[in-house]
Amino acid sequence: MTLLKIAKSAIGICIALIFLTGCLKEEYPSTELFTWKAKVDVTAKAAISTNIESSGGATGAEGSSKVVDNDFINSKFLINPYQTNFYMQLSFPAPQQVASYTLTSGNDAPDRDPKDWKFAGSVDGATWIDLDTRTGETFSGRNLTKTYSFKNKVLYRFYRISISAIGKGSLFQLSEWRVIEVPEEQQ
Ligand SMILES: [Ca+2]
Repeated sequence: MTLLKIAKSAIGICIALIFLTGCLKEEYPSTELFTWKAKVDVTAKAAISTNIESSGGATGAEGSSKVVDNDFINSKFLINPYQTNFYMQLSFPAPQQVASYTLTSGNDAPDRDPKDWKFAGSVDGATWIDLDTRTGETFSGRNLTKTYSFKNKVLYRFYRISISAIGKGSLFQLSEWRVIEVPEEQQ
């Protein structure tokens, strides 16, 4: 009887092993599942610089660091006076394929919103290629984020937005500027 029990147990274990082996068998899908690349907000990899800074400096209460701090509501970059040659630049340690960016309006005074601008890329920080041009833009709400997309086949280390007009007056402000890397198949 004991031997029979052992034999039965052994058969049971064998069946269990076959079942488990079957369950663990690798199966391959007929299509590749992991070739799809995601859009990525790469802003945090870059260093911000501007040709006009807030009176309190880049890290001040309304300095340029506030336009890339990933806070869309409670912080903004403000300059006074704004001038039509004003630009903001993101410098990356390695090239990025940016094909989309967002601008978030300030918390007050729509006159300070950007209206006309060019978004450009550069491989060396010296020669700039226009990638996207907008004119007559308006922001219909405060702390409103608008997304702008275009096609870009080139990886640039430098991106710059040159804001040649604002709503009205002498002050410019923006709550947030983000740039997005977009795989070619999604452009
Ligand atoms: Ca901010």
